[in-house]
Amino acid sequence: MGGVKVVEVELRRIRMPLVAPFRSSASSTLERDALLLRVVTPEAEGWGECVAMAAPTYTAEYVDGAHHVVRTHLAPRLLAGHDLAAVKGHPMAKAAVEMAVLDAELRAAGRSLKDHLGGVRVEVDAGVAVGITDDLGALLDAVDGYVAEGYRRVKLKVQPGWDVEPVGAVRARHPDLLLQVDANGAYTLADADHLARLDAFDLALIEQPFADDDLLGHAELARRLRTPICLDESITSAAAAAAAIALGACGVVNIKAGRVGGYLEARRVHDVCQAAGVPVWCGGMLETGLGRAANLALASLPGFTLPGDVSASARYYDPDLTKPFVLHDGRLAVPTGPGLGVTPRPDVLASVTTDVERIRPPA
Ligand code: OSB
Ligand code: MG
Repeated sequence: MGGVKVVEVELRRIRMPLVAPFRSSASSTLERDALLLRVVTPEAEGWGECVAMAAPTYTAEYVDGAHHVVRTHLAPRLLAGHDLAAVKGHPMAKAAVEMAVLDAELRAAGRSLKDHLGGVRVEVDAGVAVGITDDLGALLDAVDGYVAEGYRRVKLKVQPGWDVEPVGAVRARHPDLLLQVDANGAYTLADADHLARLDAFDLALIEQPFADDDLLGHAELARRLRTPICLDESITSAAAAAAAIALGACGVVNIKAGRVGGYLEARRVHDVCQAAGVPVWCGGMLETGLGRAANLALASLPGFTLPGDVSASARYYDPDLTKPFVLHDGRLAVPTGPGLGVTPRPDVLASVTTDVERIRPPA
């Protein structure tokens, strides 16, 4: 995205109720409070979605902070034609800016994000993430419902006190289901023997059992478990992925563009993993249809050999911000139109918007 002329940046806050509340050890979400960006160039406009959540409980970023850093530091640099790399950190804010600029550039060029990233699939297997529920009955009902809808993989959120029993109950009821768990860093190496009990359930992987900076702990756990270790929060860049793989800290990587600063860095993480023979899958951040479209493009790259947290619109929002993404035989179609291939529906956008602000270059 070099040298594109951006003449206006619109920052828009939206608030959308989730179809089902989503709880993990890292957060509890009933309503998605998100930041959208719209950039205007002389040739086109483009949309970006910032995946930062309301509170800094997944990683350090949060939506008010992302809004502030875009308004104060990123948008002025973009409008002045300067490099955003000079700003340290804030990968989710930068990823949203990059997404909007890429969308505008690709729309002007008539090229899809899928083709730009090097995607090779026309559709991708859909997975679904199921949050922590009040009781086992509610969890089993939720999983049964998603399996009946055709989801090809289920991920369960786990935390101390909600792990071996619920995972065992889901496995007993769905013996052949592709099943995995995500701990959002809720354990430590002292829990290794307890976590080894999950080996009995033939899980595809355990995601981020320990703190994001504990690569050595994950490497030790990998030696003690049969279940593959997958990293999410720890993988902040292609360089971080290379280091984690070299240390033996993970055998699988969850790729989220927001966490690594954008879709272009996400592709580089994919490339590092593919070269090392490490399978990857596309993580999710409860995105609207805008972020979902971009995630589908990413998930169409060849190294994405495991189903991701990329679910149908109906799992998250009704109505979705865009034309809804629907499951066909447990799969989602990768958009093929220019840029993201989707735009917000004006009526829905207007009804969910809580604040709009436009930034232009100084006269
Ligand atoms: O850890 O993967 C995570 C949602 C918000 C923040 C972090 C995570 C998640 C999910 C949901 O697991 C995935 C989805 O979008 O379906
Ligand atoms: Mg995760």
